[in-house]
Amino acid sequence: LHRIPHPPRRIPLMGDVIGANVRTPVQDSMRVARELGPIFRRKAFGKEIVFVGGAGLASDMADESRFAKHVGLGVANLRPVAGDGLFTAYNHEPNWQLAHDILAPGFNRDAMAGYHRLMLDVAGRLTERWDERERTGRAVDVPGDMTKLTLETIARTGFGYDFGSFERERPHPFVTAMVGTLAFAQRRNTVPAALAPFVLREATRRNDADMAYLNRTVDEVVAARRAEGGSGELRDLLDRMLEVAHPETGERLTAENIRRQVITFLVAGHETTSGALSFALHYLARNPEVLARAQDEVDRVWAGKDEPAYEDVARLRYLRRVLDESLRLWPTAPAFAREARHDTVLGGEHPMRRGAWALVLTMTVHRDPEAWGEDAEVFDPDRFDPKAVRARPAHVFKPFGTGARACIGRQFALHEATLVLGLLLRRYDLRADPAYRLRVVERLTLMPEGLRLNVARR
Ligand code: MNH
Repeated sequence: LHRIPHPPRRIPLMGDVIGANVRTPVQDSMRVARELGPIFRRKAFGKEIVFVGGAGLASDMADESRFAKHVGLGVANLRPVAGDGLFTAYNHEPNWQLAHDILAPGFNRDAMAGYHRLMLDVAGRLTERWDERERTGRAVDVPGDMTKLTLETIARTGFGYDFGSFERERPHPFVTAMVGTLAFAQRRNTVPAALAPFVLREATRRNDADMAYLNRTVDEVVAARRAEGGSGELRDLLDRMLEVAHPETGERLTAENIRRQVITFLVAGHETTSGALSFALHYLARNPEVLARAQDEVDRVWAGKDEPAYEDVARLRYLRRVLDESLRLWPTAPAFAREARHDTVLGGEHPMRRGAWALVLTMTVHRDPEAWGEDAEVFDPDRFDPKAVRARPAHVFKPFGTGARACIGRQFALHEATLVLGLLLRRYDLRADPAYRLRVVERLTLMPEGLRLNVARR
């Protein structure tokens, strides 16, 4: 450890957090990485955290025979909300494998094709809203509208639940409670455990109320489904949670675990996709040649169709590259932790004991000139054309994490986001506000703050 560089200023207790902006820890760590290199450590409140931002070291950590997901920090702090749900389960917890095996088929091709209709319906609500904005000469609130869209999409396709987000002016109370618990989880990271009962007293009380509300809402959704009685058909994730037994062991998810999974999917299934869509729209509006090329593609590939069929979405190759490139520069789940399965040497240089862990800074890895070239900070979707991809080392693009614990919703998110971008580009021209400067807020996920666009029917 002593060979890993750290920032010079060290103050007991507060560690290197002094001078750092607690509201933007990821962007702050990216700046530290520029000074200290591919691996560094920062001390915060007695905890020494090793950060990995170099593409070479990060790809070494993708080796599943030596490393695994580490549940720590932000992820561990979500345990009071998400328990042993898929995202927050420890590797050794039996409910991880059980839920993974039961739910993974909910993301295969057939299942996805079944969600397509509902995704189109939700996208239709969005375009109604944008049409109305255009008629009344108002700009659209991109992150706000994308969050409505992705929440409705996961709630309806996953659980047959309608939050009515597009009918409300303010976010649904479930969203407010969810954002509250996420913010609380992040805040708790920055307060030493011994001080938390004093500093966070009021916030803890509010968090308890938020959590109670989340649980209550989920219980209502589950009760409504149970009241319908089993249809025998597996239409969505909730049907799978309630009706499927493990194919080998015959085990089922418990009621308490289902509660955790529903909250997990509602949280994990919408914030990140909403951010990904928002960043993509920002870059499309800012890069007229990219926008024109993407619009040409949609017009050509979807020509003569009122509505794209399931298979038509993956045919938008260029638009997918726009999305990938947005997720490269702003991976909306900006970090993940990896631990050593046994004693090993990271990158042939840094000895790690079994259980030792490091935080992979995805954003920094995605901008490492060694993997991405000297122009790594520049937005350029052509980096994802197949020839360019083949020319790059493996395991340097990880917006969905890596290995057995990588994102289960990856295909879902990519299908949803590509579909929606396709529908929007076919219908509208996007006009950026020239005064807007990209500011990114962090609350576990990344989001372009205050992004507004003017849209005009084509
Ligand atoms: Mn998702 C895990 C990013 C969309 C459900 N997701 C992860 C991880 C990353 C991630 C990174 C791994 C975290 C870690 O190693 O600690 N996820 C994303 C991004 C998007 C996304 C960038 C959108 C863009 N995720 C979705 C969607 C769903 C979903 C949509 C659900 C429909 N994600 C999950 C779940 C896990 C996960 C569940 C945990 C999987 C596991 O550990 O088995």
